[in-house]
Amino acid sequence: MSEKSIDPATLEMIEKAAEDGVRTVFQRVESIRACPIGAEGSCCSICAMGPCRVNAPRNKEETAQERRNRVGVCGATPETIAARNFLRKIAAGTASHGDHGRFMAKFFLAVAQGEAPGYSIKDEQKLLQLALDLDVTIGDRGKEEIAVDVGNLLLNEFGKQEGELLLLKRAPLKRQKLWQEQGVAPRGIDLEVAEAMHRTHMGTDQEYQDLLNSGVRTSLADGWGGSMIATDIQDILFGTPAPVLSQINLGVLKEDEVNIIIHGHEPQLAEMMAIVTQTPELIEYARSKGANGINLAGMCCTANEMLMRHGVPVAGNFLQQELAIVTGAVEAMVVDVQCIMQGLTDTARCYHTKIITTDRRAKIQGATHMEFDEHNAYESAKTIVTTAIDNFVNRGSNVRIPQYKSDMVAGFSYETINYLLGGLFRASYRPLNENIINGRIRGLAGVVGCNNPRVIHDHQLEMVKELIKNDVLVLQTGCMAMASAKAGLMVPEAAAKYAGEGLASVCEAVGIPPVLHMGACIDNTRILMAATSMVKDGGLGDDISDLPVAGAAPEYMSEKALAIGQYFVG
Ligand code: XCC
Ligand code: SF4
Repeated sequence: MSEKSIDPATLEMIEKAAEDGVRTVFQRVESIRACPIGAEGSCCSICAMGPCRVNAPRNKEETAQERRNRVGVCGATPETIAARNFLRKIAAGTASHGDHGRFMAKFFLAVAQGEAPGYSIKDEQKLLQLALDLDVTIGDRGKEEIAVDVGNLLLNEFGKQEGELLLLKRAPLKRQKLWQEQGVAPRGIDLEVAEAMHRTHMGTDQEYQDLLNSGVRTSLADGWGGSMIATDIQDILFGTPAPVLSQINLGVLKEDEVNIIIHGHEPQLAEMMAIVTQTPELIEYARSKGANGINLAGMCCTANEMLMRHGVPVAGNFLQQELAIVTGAVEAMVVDVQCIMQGLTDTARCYHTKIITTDRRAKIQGATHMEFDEHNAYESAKTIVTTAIDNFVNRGSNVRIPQYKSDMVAGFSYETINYLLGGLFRASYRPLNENIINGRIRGLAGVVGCNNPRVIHDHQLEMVKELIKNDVLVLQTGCMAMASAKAGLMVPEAAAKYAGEGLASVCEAVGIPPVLHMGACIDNTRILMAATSMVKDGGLGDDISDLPVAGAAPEYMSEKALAIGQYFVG
């Protein structure tokens, strides 16, 4: 059992699931062996002359002729097939982040035009900065007026047919030039995704180098396009994160309260749920049902969004979603889009938990669908919360909440790090560069991405610990950030305990943990911005590739992580 996870709360719930006769991802992964041909990208199912498998023979040397003959029915080589598969995954990841960004751009316009009551522009400073980056006139215009122009420009980035994505201009000049020379500067976000699908259609692009270049271009449309738009707009609407104290792991669930978990990726509903669950009216209603209050907790990246901006506690990362239900203490799991396992409904059947889908793009067989309407957000969220409260009386006696939770500090946006390092009046990444030049910090590592049951849950910690021990400052997002937080690496005291002398001295001087939580997976764009600032503040070279930085997604499972990985490369 112990090889499944290094997180004690997870292990305890895996055991309870077994006692309760409930199947979870941890059993399913054992009954389905990963297909070795698919794993090496050697299976092509793009046309109906196949599917073709072009994997190399195991335990046997191939002759040159055999190697040449190892192609699909159409003659496609293993290189073409692997590159095509890779590009399709990047396109899917880019489409997912892009659709999130597009939704945010539309929502932003609705807020600016007064059509989404209950929401407003919270960070005017960031709006003005974005307006400057986009050459939108500021003058003495009101923030809503500016926001409409900004929103329209950003929305236009998705359907743009020519030119270059506007936010590429934020990158170091040398990098922009290189992208242009290589022909990988993305034109429009949707265009790159559609073109990638076309290129990978049977009989189109069949040169692996060209396919991989298309992968770079498509992924850059994620990093400097869809994801960056989502991060920027969310900060403007909901506030740019600043350091905030919170707690993480299944132990944040409360035995005597109505537990609602928000799970997924897009924060607009979660933002309203945070407000609704604090209204005296609904707290009173929960009391009338015998509960002592309403406890809102997060899961996956919606959790990161709510944690970063409001300190909402985190119940767990990707592989803990079913296990949260296994506690028997969750009245409702409210989900939006991405990373929501279909297995949830099966787990929920064994307890009283209601799985509530809320997005028109993401329904699940057997779940309750309560579509969220952002034009009528308060009422929508209230209906959902009321449904959860009504479910409290159905809670069974088989409740066990693992008593594990860790303190953490999150909220390290690009801007916050800027201020923390340089101070409010001369905010800059220069002090970081200086500490790299003088050798106290050896470099920066982004350790990001998912969980994957094919490897030990949260085992990446060993790598993070090794990095900070060697004076490498670690930047994290997504489910990997949660793994480190659960292990106590995201509190300032962790510096003295785990970091090397140089890194520890810097962390102590600034008052930060040696491992910084920068947000959800779309917020990997904050890392792009930080790296760009390091270049611009000088002393370490004139391109991102000159910096002592590295990136890894050691437990990745999602196509989004491939898009992210590839734009890091790009
Ligand atoms: Fe999903 Fe974003 Fe991966 Fe976690 S890290 S499993 S993508 S929730 Ni984004
Ligand atoms: Fe096979 Fe070629 Fe069709 Fe792929 S595109 S399934 S390799 S025939």
